[in-house]
Amino acid sequence: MPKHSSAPNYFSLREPLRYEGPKWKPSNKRPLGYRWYDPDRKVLGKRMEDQLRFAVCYWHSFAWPGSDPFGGDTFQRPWHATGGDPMAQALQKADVAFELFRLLRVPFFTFHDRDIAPEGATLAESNANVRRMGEVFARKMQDSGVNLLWGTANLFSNRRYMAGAATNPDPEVFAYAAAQVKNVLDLTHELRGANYVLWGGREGYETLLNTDLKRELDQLGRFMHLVVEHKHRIGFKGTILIEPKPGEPTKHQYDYDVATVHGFLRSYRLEREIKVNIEQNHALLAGHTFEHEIVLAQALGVFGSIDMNRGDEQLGWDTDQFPNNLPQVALALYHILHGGGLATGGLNFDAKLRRQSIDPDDLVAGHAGAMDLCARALLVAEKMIEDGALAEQLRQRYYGWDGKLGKSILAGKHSLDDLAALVDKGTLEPQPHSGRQEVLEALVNSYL
Ligand code: XUL
Ligand code: CO
Repeated sequence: MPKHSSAPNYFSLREPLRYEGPKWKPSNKRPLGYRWYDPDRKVLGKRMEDQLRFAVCYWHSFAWPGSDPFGGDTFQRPWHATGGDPMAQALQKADVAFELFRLLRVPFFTFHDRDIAPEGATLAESNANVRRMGEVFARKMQDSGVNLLWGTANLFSNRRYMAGAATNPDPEVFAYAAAQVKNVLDLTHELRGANYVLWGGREGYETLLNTDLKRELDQLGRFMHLVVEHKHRIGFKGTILIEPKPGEPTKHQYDYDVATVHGFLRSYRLEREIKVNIEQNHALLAGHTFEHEIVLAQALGVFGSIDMNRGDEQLGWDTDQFPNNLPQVALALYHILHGGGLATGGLNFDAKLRRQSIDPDDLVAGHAGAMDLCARALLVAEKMIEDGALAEQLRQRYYGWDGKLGKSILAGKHSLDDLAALVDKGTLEPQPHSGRQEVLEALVNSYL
């Protein structure tokens, strides 16, 4: 592949990947295919494609050049070549993006405004560039049947946002961010996006020596209300989502984890309007498991969507790798399905190639491997749900709470005095029961 080659035939593959079955072996003629991802297969009453709702993200796959703090562009995508016309490059990037969606047969994509179109000299110019690409997307979406899972505004890369967007000490920056969000929310609505995402970006701080935390939280609350009001004004039916992350880029992010975001939403009376987009590696960086964040969000009524990636056990930063751990993803999907499935959400691969994976086809392979892994995990989750043993073990463990005493305690029928009197009568001696963790872990393995 010559350096910075042009977009047509960017990938060596021509035919979309097919479902080949679990025993399939790659060949020179068909190097990539799906062993498990069979979009039309019914899983728990829905097509596999509709259960999983996969999305390719624009930023890692088409905007990131492969740079790290020690070195620059390794991928040398043609649309990154210096000296090119930025709008022509954005078009070329879009051609390749929709070609990737076609090859993968992926139903959704996601983008930030700055991923899809160049920033202009003024906000009006930048917004116009985004809108022009929006028109290109509308046509390509119509032709391909690919839909938008969510749009979002990049409120963190430009220097003006170095001290935050909504939480900036300067109201001019707040206003600028609001204008940018309005443009992307309008576009997301026009493209019939299923959701709109707000990731905290630089909404956080490095030191309290220069930060008025209470003020910044109030600013963030105001910003979210503006977004919600605008959503209703334009009639956008999708879900507004906040994506929790504990740190990076700032030391203290205000949207640390699901519990923190939920507390924030309750404090600012937004809990009926905004849900969460949970990212696997953000959960781990917050000191939780992926399942914890999913099940907590469901319990609090704010579960929305998933950014599906993984971290690295030895590295404490956001490595955004494609998922490849079957038991981990199977348990996550088990909990997602057990709690009612994805609704407007989806599984967005907020995942990037390693910077040495420089062949264009690596982009196809990275996504295809992740989709296949998730499809396989979905079949494992289906077994867990259909068998019902995990749910039954849980039901049995809390059996007492469905009995007379448990129900009357929860119904508020007993004071502390009452309960003390009941225990004093000597009829209530608690009997410890095994938590059976090892038995349950072996049960999970039996489904794999
Ligand atoms: C950052 C991150 C973002 C959001 C969208 O860690 O996950 O890419 O998903 O802004
Ligand atoms: Co993300």
